[in-house]
Amino acid sequence: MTTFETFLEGQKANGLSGELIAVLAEIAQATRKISDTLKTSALDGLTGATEETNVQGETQKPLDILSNDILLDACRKVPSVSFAVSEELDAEVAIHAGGKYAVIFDPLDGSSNLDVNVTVGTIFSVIEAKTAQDILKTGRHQLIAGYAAYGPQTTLVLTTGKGVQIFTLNGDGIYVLTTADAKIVPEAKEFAINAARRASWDDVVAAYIEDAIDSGHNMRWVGSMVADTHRIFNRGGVFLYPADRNKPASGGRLRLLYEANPIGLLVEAAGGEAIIGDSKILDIEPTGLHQRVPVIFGSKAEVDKLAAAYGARVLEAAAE
Ligand code: AHM
Ligand code: MG
Repeated sequence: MTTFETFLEGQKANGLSGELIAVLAEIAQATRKISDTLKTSALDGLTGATEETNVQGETQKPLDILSNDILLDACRKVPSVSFAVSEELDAEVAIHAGGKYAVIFDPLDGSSNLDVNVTVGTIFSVIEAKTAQDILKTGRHQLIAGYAAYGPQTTLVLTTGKGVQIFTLNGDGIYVLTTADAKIVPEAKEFAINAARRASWDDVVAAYIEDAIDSGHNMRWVGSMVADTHRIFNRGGVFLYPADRNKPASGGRLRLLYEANPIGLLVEAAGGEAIIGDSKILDIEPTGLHQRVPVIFGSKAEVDKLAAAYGARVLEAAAE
């Protein structure tokens, strides 16, 4: 049995610094706490919404705030953490003067699914950032990225750049390696998109979905990106949250720093592809902590079809 702790020892032998290992260990511990908190949340009165809204105007749930606090506490325990950035915080929070790593997170992704008892998750990313200005860099600079999915099982999925490892939490609170070097199959006839927003899709997405339906693809949409991602890790497929073509400046629904980038690094490390259209998610130069981007990722062959269609559109526009 390989536990998360054994894996960390191996990472040390492979050259991951003791400081980064400490960051990762505390994030994993925070996900254990969030997992425990979720299990009894209805019994503990932690349901419904609060009166608070976050910087993005979304109503916060008690569990959004609690999960955010658990992760902030985890950051404070590690002297090398310089800043924390969260979906639930207006701006970056300074953690330790002289720290070196920023921890960037969506504490509870898919929280509209909380009271429905459907899988939700924590998404996280670690980058080197000694100053607040260092935080805005492309996703290629991520040193660690991962998510925890809280469903029938709690699973921790992470990459330190090369390869993706999947751990499952056992009854004793120990993460056990259940899939080493996870890969996303290159082809799979399944897509995930919120079809209620069909009128706002651009022509590339509309044509792709029409073709996919005509060629017998299946559709799945959980509404928690972590859960939809986890399905793609297990059996492939493509996830799309495109920009609204009527409001292109809005960028899309999902946030670059703590949703698209960490998932993008994981997906690429597992042999998949992650794009915003004609460019890769990991190459986007961020302009703000809560910047939104269109998101398309999953099985390489499917995402490549979409990237090629966006590329052709760019060429056509240039020729006009
Ligand atoms: P959240 O981080 O506030 O939960 O928002 C992100 C979620 C994703 O998990 C999911 O893919 C998407 O928003 C669902 O959006 P919609 O309600 O438009 O289908
Ligand atoms: Mg989210």
